Amino acid sequence: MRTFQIDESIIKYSFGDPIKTQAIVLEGTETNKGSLDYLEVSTGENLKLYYHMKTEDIVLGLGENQRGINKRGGIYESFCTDEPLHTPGKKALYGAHNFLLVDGSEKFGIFIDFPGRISFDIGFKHKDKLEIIMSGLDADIYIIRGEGLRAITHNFLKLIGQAYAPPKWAFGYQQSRWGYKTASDVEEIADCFIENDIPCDSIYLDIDYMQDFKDFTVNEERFPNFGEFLGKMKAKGFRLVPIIDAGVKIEKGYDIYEEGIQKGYFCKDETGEAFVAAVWPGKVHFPDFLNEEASKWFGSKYKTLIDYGIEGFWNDMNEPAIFYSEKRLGQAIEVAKQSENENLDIFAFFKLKDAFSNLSNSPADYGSFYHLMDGKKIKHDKVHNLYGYYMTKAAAEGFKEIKPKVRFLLFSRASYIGMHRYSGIWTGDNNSWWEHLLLNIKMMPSINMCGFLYSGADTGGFGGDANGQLLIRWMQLSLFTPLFRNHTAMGHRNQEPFAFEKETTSIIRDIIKLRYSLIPYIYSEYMKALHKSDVYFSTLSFEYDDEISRRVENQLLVGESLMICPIYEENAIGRYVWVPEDMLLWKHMGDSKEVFSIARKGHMYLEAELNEIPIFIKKDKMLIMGKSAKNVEALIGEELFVVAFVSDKASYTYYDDDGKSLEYQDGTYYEILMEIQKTEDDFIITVENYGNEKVKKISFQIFDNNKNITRKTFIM
Ligand code: MIG
Repeated sequence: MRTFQIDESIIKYSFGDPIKTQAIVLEGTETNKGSLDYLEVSTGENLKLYYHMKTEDIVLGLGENQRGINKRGGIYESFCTDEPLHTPGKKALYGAHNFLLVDGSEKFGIFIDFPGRISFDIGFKHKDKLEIIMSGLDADIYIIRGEGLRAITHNFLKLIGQAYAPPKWAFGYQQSRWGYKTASDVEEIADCFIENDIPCDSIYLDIDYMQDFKDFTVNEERFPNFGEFLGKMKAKGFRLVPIIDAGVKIEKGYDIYEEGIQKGYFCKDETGEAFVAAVWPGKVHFPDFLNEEASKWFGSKYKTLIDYGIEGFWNDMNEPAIFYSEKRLGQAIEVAKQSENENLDIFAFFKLKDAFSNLSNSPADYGSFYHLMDGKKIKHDKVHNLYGYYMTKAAAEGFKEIKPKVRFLLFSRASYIGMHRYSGIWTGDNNSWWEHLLLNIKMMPSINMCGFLYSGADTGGFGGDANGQLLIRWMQLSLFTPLFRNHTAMGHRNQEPFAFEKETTSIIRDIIKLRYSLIPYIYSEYMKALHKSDVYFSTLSFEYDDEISRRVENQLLVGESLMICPIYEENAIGRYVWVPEDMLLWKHMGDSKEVFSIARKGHMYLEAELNEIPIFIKKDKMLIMGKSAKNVEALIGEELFVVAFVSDKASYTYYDDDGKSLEYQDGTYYEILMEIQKTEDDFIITVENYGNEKVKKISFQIFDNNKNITRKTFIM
C-alpha cells in the first residue's frame, strides 16, 4: 500500500496497481502512513474494507441507487446496469457512484476509485457491519475528513473537480417521449404547448429519428430537410435534443462502422475481432471509448448533428446494455436444439428457459471483450463502470473541438464519479409508480454528493402508465430538479401535460409556469454550488443536527433557502412534515392565489391539495424569482421578486451569467448582493450590484416571524 496526502483533509491509500480512472483532479504527495483511518482492510483474492457501525450511525451516499437516503440495512452493487424494472430487490442501477458519507460519532467520507464490480453490504448480513468488497486487488481508497457533512462533501467535490454547466435553456421544461416518430409528430407536440399556453424549451428525439438506429444519421423520410426543420422549430421556441446510443450498427457502407473497423476502434473479443453484441440496430460493435484515439474519433462525429443546428444530446445504452451477444445466443439455441423432442424434466426446462431469459447483460459477455487503454489490453469487466463515463467524455471533448466557446446540453444514462465534469445524468428507466417518485426524492441528495448537479428523473415515469395525479405530484418535485424532463416509453399512455383531463392540464400549466419563475433562484443556486464545490440538493442533516432531521428521508433542502416536502402518495391531501426551525410556508395555488403562513418548529400535518405546491423558506433566507415566460430565452429578467423570511438579518448572493458561454469558468459572471436587516419597526435593505445589467428593479416581500408583511421596492 502506498499513501498520499492529497490536501489537509484527504488521504489516498493506493493498493496494487490501480487503473487511472480520471475520477479525480487533485494529485497529492507521497507520505508513509501505516494503516487506514477508520477502516479495516483485508486482502486475499479481493480487497475488502470493513467498518464497525455504531447504532446511531447513518450512512449516506452511493449516488444513483436503491433504497433510502440512509443506506443502512441493504446490499448494493456498483456495476452500471440497464435495469428498467428496478423493483426494491435490485442492487445496481445505471450509475456507479462509490462515495459514502458516514455520519455518526465519527464523520468521514470514503471514496473508492475502482471501476470494476463492487459490493457494499451496509448492515445487511450483520446490522452493524459495513463491508465493501471489490472484485479485484488494485484500488485507490480515499478517506475524506471535514467539519461536518457539508464540509466533508465539499472536500470530496474539490477532489473530483468542478461540475458541468449546461446552457441556461436546459433549466427550462423539457418534453420527451419514445415514440415521436416523425417531424410532424414533433411539431404537433410543440403546437400543443403553444396552444395550451404551457412553457417548454425542448423536445427530445428518441431512437426513431435515426436511419435504422444508426448513430449520427437522420431518417430522411421521417425528418426531411432536418436542418430546416430544426430552424423552424427554434423559431417556434423549441430546441430538439437527439439521443445517441453506444452501439454502432454493423452495416457495410455505413461510414461510422467502416471507419471504426478500418482503424480498429471497436472493442475486441478474445480472438482480436471486433466484439459483436445486439442492441437496437441489431448487431453492433462497441466503440472503445477507453482508447483515447477512438474516443476522439467518436467525439468528432457529433459534428454531423451539430452542423444541422443541434445544441444538446443524451447518451443512452452506455452501461453498455447488451440485449444478446452472438456467442451467448448461439449457446442458447444449442440448448434449445438439445431440448427438442426430449421429455424435459423440470431442471431441463429451467435450463432451457434460463438460456434465453439470461441473455441480456450477461456477466459472461462483460467478461469476454477487451479495451485498449493507455496502450494496454484490458478486459471489459475490470473497467465496466467507466464505459458510459468515457462515452460522455468523448462527446464533451468533441463539442470542445467543434464549438469551443459554447455550452452544450449533455447527459448520460451510465456514469461513474468524475463524469459530472462533462455532463449530467438522468436516472434511467423508472416506472410510473408512486414508489419511484419517492425513490426520486431520495436519490437527489445522494446523486448531488457524488458531484452530479445536473440531474433528474423521467418525470411521470418511463415504464408503465401514469395517471394525471401521479404526473402532477411528480412535477411538483421535478419543478426543483435542474433537469426537468417528462419522458415515457413507447407503448404507454401519453404523458404530456395536455394528455389528461382539462383540470390536470391547468394544474400542470401552473406548475411549469412556477418553474419558469423560479429559474433565477434555481440557476443561481446551481451555479453557486458548481463554483463553490457544494451541493444543490441536500439532506436536512447538512444543515440541522437534531436527531429527527438526521433521519428525515422524504424532505429535501434545495439550495440555501428552501426546504421542499413533496407529496408522494396517491390520493393524499397532505403529509407529515418535520420543521427543523421556524420557516415561512408558501402555498402556491394557481395563477394568483398565494397563501403564506409561519410553520413553527416541530411536527406538522401539511395540507396540500393536488393544485397546491408547498415551499418552505428557511429562516433569514430569501427566495428569488422572476416572471415566467414561454421559454428560457423569453425570460426578461428586468424585475426580480424576492420573498424573504427575516427574523434578524438575511443575505443572499444572486448569481447570473450569460447562460451560454464557458466564460463563467474565467470568472465572468454577475452578482447582486442583497441584505435585509430587521430594525425595531422596519427593515433596511441594501443591494450591491456587481455587473448585472439586466436587473432594473427588485420587489421585496418581507415576512417577519409574526407573519407581518413589509413590501419594498429597490430600483437599480
Ligand atoms: O432499450 O431509446 O433509458 O430513455 O427512451 C430502451 C429508447 C432504450 C432506454 C432509455 C430510454 C429510451 C429508450 N432506451
